[in-house]
Amino acid sequence: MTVTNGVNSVNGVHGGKKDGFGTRAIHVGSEANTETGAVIPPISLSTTYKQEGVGKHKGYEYSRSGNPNRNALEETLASLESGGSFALAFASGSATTATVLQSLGPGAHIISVNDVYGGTFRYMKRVAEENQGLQTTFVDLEGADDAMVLTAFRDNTKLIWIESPTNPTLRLIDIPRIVSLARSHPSNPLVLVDNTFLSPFFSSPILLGADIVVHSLTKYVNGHSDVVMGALILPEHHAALATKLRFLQNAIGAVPSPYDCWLAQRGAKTLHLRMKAHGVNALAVAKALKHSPYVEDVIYPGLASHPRNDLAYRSLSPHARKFVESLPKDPEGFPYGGMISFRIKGGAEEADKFLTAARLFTLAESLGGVESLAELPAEMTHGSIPEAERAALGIGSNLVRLSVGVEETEDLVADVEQALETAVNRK
Ligand code: P1T
Repeated sequence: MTVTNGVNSVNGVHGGKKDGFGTRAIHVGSEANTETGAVIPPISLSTTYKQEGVGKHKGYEYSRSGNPNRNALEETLASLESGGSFALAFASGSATTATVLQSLGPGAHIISVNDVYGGTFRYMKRVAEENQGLQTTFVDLEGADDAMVLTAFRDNTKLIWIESPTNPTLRLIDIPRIVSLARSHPSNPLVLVDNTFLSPFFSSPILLGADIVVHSLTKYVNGHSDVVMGALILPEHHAALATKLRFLQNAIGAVPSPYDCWLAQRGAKTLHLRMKAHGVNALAVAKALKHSPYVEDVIYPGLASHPRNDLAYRSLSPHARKFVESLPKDPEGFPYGGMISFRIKGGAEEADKFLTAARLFTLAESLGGVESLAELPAEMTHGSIPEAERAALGIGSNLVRLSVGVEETEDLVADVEQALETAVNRK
C-alpha cells in the first residue's frame, strides 16, 4: 500500500493575512462540501475507495493510508499549532509517542525531562528500552544548569523529549534554552515538546524552536472526554521528516477512526473558547487553594507566587498573550492553562477524603475535558513510575492533580473549599 495523500500544508491565509486562532479553528479543514453544500463535513466510513483504473483515484485508496476525515482534522491541527505545516493523527497520544520513538532507529539515545506522563515513562523504559534497544536518560531540564544538561548528551542522542508544564508537578522548561543546547552539540538532536497540557492555544513550541510537537488529542483539543487520539505537528523545514513519519503512520497503522477524527475536529472548533474559560477558572481555583489553611503547597505557573511565573509569561503563545493582556490586571497571576497540582495538608487519608468529598471534580484519570476532574497521580496516572523515583520528583501521597473544567467559576471554587474543609478540618 502506498501513501496516497501528501502532507497537509497550512491555510487560513487570506489576502496575505493569516486569520486569527479561533477563525482557523472553525474554518480550516472544514470547508463546505463541494457536492452537497453541507457546512459540516460528512463522516466518511468507507475503508476503501474505487479506482477508475489501476492507480487512478481521487487521492484515497485505503483508509489506513488516508481518509477525508483524518485529512481534514490534520489540516485543522497543522493550522492551529502555530508555526506548523504538517500534522499527522494517531489512534492515541501513546501511539504517537511510539511512532516517533520508532522513527529514531535502533540504538538511539533520548534525553527526556524527568517528570513525564507515566505512560510516556513506561513506553521509554519498558518498551523502547527493553524491546527496541533505545536508551533514555531522564534529566531535570528545569533545574539543571547548561553544563549539567550537556553532560547527558551522547554521540547518538537523537531526541530531547520535553513536557512543559510537566505532568503532574507542572515543572516549567525553558524551551528556547534547551533548543539552543541541542543546536550547540554535535549530535544536534530533535527537540520534541508534548504540548498536551497547554494545548495549541496557550503555547506554540514550534515558534520557540521545537522540531516536533506532540498532543494527546484525548485532552484539550477534543475537549469532551469522548475520544482517545493523538497527533504530531512539524514545521515546514521538516518536510522530509514529515514524509518519514507519514510512512510510519501507515506502515505501523496506529491510526484513528474517521468518526473519532470527526469528533476531534468538532471539538477543536471551540478550543480557543474553552481554553480561555479553563484558564480563568484554574486561576480562580489556584488562588483559593493558595489562601486555604488546608493546603501545604499549590503549583500553578500562572500564579505570581510561582517561582517560574516570568517564564510562564514569556512562553505564552502570541494569541494567549493577547488574551491575557486583554484581562483586567490581577496582581495574583494570569490564566495559564487549566491544570493545577497541590499538596493537601496531611497525607494519603486527607487526599483520599478530598477526592471523594468533591462534588463537581470527578475522581478520574485524564484531563482537558469540559468537566472538572481530580486524581491522585501517585496511585493513578503515575503509578507505573517506581516509588523511589516518584518520591524524588515530589509525587507523594498528598499530591492531588486537578483538571479544572469550564463550569461556573464560583461553583468550582466553592466545591474545592468545601472538599478541603471536609477532608482536613472535619476528619
Ligand atoms: O492517553 P493518550 O491519548 O494515549 O495520551 C497519552 C499522554 C501523552 N502525553 C501527556 C502529557 C498525557 O498527559 C497523556 C495522557 N495522560 C493521562 C491520561 C493523564 O491523566 O495524565
